[in-house]
Amino acid sequence: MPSFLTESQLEQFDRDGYLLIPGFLSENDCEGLRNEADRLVDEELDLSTHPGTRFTTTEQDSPDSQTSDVYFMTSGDKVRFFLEPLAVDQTGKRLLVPSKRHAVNKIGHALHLLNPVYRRVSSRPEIKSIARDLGFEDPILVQSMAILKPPRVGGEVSSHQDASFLGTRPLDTCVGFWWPMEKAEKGNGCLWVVPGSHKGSLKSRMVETGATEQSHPQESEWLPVEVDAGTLVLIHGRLVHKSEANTSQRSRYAYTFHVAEDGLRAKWDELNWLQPSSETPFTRLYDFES
Ligand SMILES: O=C(O)CCC(=O)C(=O)O
Repeated sequence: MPSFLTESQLEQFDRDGYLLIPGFLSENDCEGLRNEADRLVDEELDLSTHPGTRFTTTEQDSPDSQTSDVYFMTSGDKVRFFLEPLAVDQTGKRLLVPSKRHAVNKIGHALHLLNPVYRRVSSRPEIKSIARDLGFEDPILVQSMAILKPPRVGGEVSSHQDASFLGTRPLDTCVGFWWPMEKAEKGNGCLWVVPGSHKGSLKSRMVETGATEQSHPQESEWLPVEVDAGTLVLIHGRLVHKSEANTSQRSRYAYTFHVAEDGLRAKWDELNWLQPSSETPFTRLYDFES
């Protein structure tokens, strides 16, 4: 018996590989998350000491230097800032946009753990209920990100399946929880999905191929997911999805985290880029409190 999702929502998720739950977060919640992301950027992003790590899913050689690669690869248990390639010069220290808020691609990857505002949202009992309804026995919350998609320079996230990066074996069990903190539409870079694509196989594992763009659906297969602030979008780990560049004058802030099984049915893949450390093990969702 589901405790949060209805039978019909579970059937929809199983059929389409994604599910929309409008109004999961209130406008107040969204405003709180947006303000906190802005505060983090204003107060904690220091461009003079930042390694210049820019984030793109389209260039195979990014992050673009050894230092910035380390900055990314060791960010699993930290709150770090990744910059938009078009928003800064080659050094990553000089802004080509009006302010730091316009230069950040995303903040990751442990907001759920280290930031009280994001932690409060991430540890809500309704999220545990949804995980139970989806059949998780011992879910771990493995990474979280605020994806800011700033006006005009917010880059695309190319077509991918999350389980390529966040794999478990023998089953793919990863599910993404994704909320826009403001209205997400085609103009400001909403998500696009290929409904039902999760029924297909996993196209790649990042560790095996190093590739980030493995799936090339026909144009007509893509569906835009235009949603209001606070709508929860659940994303199956094998669902092919993407978001396009933000060419509008508005930002498109979103908060997302990923949950995976780490129990008897499946184990976190030790070849994933993201690994728990003994000081910071992955968060066990059912025990997670704010
Ligand atoms: O927020 C976005 O633009 C894309 C997010 C996404 O594809 C993901 O988190 O897997």
